[in-house]
Amino acid sequence: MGWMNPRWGMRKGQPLSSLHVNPGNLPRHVAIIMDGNGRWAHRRGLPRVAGHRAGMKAVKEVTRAADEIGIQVLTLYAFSTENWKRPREEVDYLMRLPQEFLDRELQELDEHGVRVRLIGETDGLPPHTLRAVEAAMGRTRNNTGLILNFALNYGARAELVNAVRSIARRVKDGELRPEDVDEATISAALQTRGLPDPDLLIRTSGELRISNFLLWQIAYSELWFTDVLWPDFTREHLFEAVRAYQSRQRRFGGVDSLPPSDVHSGQ
Ligand code: V07
Repeated sequence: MGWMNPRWGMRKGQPLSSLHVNPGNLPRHVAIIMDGNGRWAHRRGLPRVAGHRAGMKAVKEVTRAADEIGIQVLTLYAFSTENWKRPREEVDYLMRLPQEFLDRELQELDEHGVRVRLIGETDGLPPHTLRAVEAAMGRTRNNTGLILNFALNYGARAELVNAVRSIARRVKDGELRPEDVDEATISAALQTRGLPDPDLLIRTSGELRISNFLLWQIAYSELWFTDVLWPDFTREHLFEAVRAYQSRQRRFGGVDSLPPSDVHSGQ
C-alpha cells in the first residue's frame, strides 16, 4: 500500500511526506494530462504499450494520494479524440485498459467511497470498454468520497459544440431566451456539470500545451508543468504540485486575485 510506505514514517496516520500539504487550502479539483508514457517506454527500449501499462500504476498511486489528502475531484485525461490516429494495435490495447484497471482496482476504490465518472464521447468507445466503465459508475454512484473522473474519447471543443447545440435547441424550443444565456448556462451544458472547475491543472512530460483538454473549465486554474514522465509520477510529485498551488494562493490570495466569475459582474 503506497500510503503505508515505511520509508516516510507515519504520524497520526499520515505519511510525513504529505504533512507540508496544508489541509485547509487544498485544490478541490485537480486535473491531469498524463503525458510521456510512450517516451518512458522508448527510453527503456520497450514498446509504447509497456509505457501505458506503467502509467496505470501511476493512476492508482495518484488516486490514492489525492483521496488521502482530501481532494474532492480528480480528472484524468486517459484518451483524447485525437488518439484514434495512433496505430490500430495501440488503440486496441488502450481500450482494454479501463476494464483491466477496474477489474483490479474497483473493489478497493469502492471501499474507499470513490465515485467513478466519465467525460467524453461515449458513443465512440468500443462496447466492451463502455460496459466496464458504466458498470463501475453504476456500482459507485452513491459513494460520497473522491470523484475519479476519467476523460475518455474527450475533446474540449467537441464538448463545447455539443453544449452550444443543446442550448440552441432550448432557445429554439422557447425554453430559454438568448439574453438569459450566461456563464452558468454554459457550465451546466458541459459534461462537467455539477463539478467545481479545476483549481489545479497538471501536465507531465515537459509539453507546455493544453491539447484540447478542459478549455472552458480551466479559465482560472493554476497550471503546473513538470518534466517528469507520467509513469514516473508519484504521490510526492502530486504533493509538490499541491504545495506550489498553495504557495501561489498565499502570495496572490488577495481580493485583487478573485476571478471575475466569483464577482459575477454579469458583463
Ligand atoms: C489508460 C494509463 C494511464 C496513462 C495514460 C494512457 C494509458 C486508466 C484508465 C481508465 C479509464 C477509465 C476507467 C478506469 C481506468 C485508462 C485508458 C488509458 C484509455 F473507468 N489508465 N488508462 N484508460 N492509460
